[in-house]
Amino acid sequence: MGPAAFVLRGFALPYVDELLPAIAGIEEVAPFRNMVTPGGFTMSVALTNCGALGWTTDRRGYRYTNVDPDSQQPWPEMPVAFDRLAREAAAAAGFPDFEPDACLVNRYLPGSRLSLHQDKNELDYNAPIVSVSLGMTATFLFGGQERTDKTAKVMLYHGDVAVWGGEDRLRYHGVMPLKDAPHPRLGSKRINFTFRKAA
Ligand code: MD3
Ligand code: FE
Repeated sequence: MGPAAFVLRGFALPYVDELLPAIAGIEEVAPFRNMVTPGGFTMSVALTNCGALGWTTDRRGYRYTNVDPDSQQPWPEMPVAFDRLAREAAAAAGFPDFEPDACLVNRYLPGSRLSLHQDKNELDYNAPIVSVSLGMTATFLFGGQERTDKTAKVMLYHGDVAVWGGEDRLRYHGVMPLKDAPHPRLGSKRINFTFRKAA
């Protein structure tokens, strides 16, 4: 997609049988919830986290926390299969030393969308971000370094892994409203998890 942005088609498919029960385990401890942005809007995407740090938002701002704000308990541990997939995908895209400490898990239902944004809450922009798509197909918007730059549409299918770092790390990106075309395995749902080095 860019000089340091890659979509590894189907890279996560061999992991799906391990990923789905791991997601169910995370959900049990830290359920998906629709968080409120600093601007006061409730996100149409519901989220949870695993790993040492989790991304959250409320009226006070965006940040990473080491506890779930709903339960005040630590976020669930990063499942071993998650960590292995993240490191192998990063290495395959040319980032052999990726050590994720945060995994944001997004749940999309029909109509859910993510408006154009940059991922800027991490301390070290040298580390790449790895994202795994499961379930319904999404139309991903891949923009430039400015919000007003032209965007390209990229379809993300069940099992695809995207890796972006280097000069593409701060590109604007988003997800178009999800169309309801139920997936044989996950039904009317899309799960995306994003591995980051936050601290
Ligand atoms: C950025 N998630 O949680 S990541 C997010 O599908 C987020 O839930 C999206 O953006 C989601 O912050 C998409 C996928 C992605 C793929 C390639 C990129 C983001 C990218 C390339 C450059 C910049
Ligand atoms: Fe993002």
